[in-house]
Amino acid sequence: MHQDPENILSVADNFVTSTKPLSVVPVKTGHINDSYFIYPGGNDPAFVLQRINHAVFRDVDGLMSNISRVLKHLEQKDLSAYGLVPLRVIPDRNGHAYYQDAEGNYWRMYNYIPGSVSYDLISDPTLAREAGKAFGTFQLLTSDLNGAGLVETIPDFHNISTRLKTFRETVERDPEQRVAETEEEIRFVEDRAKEMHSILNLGASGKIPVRVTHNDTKINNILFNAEGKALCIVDLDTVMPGYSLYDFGDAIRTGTSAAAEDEEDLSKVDIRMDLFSAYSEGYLSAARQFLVREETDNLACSARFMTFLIGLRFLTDYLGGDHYYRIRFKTHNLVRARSQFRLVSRMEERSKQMEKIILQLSSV
Ligand code: GN1
Ligand code: MG
Repeated sequence: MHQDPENILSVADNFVTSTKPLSVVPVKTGHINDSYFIYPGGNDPAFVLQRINHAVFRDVDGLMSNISRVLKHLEQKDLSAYGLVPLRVIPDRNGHAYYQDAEGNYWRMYNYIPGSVSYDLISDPTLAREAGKAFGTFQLLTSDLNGAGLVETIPDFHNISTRLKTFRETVERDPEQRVAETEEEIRFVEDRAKEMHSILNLGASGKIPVRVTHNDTKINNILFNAEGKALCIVDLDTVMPGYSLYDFGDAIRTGTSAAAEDEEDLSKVDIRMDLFSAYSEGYLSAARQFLVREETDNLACSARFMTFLIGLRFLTDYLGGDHYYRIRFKTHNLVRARSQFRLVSRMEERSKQMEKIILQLSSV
């Protein structure tokens, strides 16, 4: 929940800023942390202040040391050659990467990227291509970072086996008596549960490598400039060892969707093939040079798996009583799960076409 501006400004005062924070505007996106734009006067914010959700990120020290390591690694590269702008952690007055207030809340501050915008949904293939290139470049630039030194900020984050186990336990307990109204969704999950292990199985058998991945490649985690060029990738909370397919799939889920993640009118939910082509083209332009064959071969189906996984997490949270994601109304998580599952169905219908697009792009 967002806090009142007076309190936020006094928290902001604990960070080493070049200009004094004068006003604050809450940022509406994001389901986990609370974010605020901090203005030193004038029309543009200069900083982004965030309260870290400590119930979700238990090891804040580990989390912030991951982020500092990744940002330092990126800054050593020639980011401007890729059109990218560095993100920086602003230290608190004691030189720490985060500040803890008297109530035990954890806060951190970043520089605001001037002239940047983000989108929850995109409709322009040029933006989708740029988004694909940006996430591909992120994987490329972190490919020489030793992932072994990174903390797993949320253990088993994209592990479908663990997620299914938690789901089944929650169905069994049914703490809110919500199983009866979600029988159709529960069946949807169980009908597909087995096939959804394929990324995990590819990893376990060593066919795809563990890389440093972002793990939350929502399209609104890319900052664009007014001309539609990607400037910066943000929300590095879940950067940790993972599979490239997780990042590709999760980006397709939001970056090529015709409707919002919580669209109630399911007839509007679909994957836009023009955006899928464009995203994939941009992604492969950067990632072609490091992906192994099994990764490329599974790009198309990874979109379905990640959309399923996120839908499963929304449904589990609904069944468990909505303790994880921020919700705006009682059935919000159910609405989200339904829309994600509809998107999975649409991807199933279009899977051959998606595979064909990847095949064409990867053989150029
Ligand atoms: C959460 O906080 P936000 O909105 O960037 C979640 C992601 C989900 C996403 C679904 C740490 O991301 O894994 O894909 O919601 N982040 C965490 O919209 O759980
Ligand atoms: Mg996030």
